[in-house]
Amino acid sequence: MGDALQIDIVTIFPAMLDGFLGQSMLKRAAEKGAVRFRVVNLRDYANDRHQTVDDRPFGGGPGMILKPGPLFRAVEALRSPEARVILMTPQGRRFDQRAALELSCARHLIFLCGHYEGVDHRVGEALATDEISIGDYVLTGGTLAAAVVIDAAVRLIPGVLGAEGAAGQDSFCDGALEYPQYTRPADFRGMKVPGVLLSGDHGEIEKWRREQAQKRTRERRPDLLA
Ligand code: 6GU
Repeated sequence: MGDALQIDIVTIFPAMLDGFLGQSMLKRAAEKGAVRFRVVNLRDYANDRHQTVDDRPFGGGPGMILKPGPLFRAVEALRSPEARVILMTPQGRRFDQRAALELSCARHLIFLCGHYEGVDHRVGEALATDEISIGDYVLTGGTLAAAVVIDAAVRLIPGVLGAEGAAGQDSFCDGALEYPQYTRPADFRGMKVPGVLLSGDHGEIEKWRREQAQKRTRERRPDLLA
């Protein structure tokens, strides 16, 4: 298993996640070192003594809107160069298994959970790298939706479920097809296994496999490289 996937969840209802993250598959994934969770209370990034995170919409209308300041400051405190910053919103791209697989390949995910009537538009425009919805219905907030996305992604990390759960992951994560595989005999009816695979030089074998995967992908699935 590679380095742990860092998952940060920014929410005004951190307690909603306690039971979810502390049980079952997600708990075991964290214990195995496949994933690391940080639950962050958005109010910790407010800048007034009332810890205000929301305000009335410009132009009028019902409900309250999450202010940009606390969300920007939270992300600026948490993010790394490789972080995906995911705004959970009913206006986002519809989540599916392919999106789960793609997120499971990331190194760092920061989930921003909207609540109330909405989130200031500048968060989606200038802070988030992705906007995700889990389906065509409206929840009272994004925290439960983030939990759904996290469950679907973490179970796809190699080693979290049985080994069979990892099938297809390697291909998917580097955006290339699999390299060619061989087993004995080394010479089958005159068709020989490439010498490098018999050399015992693991650096050279890795290099050959990467090159072969790229070549195959160029020839068979150029759409994956585009
Ligand atoms: Cl991400 N948030 C909310 N509030 N409702 C949703 C959703 C998200 N996805 C589907 N419905």
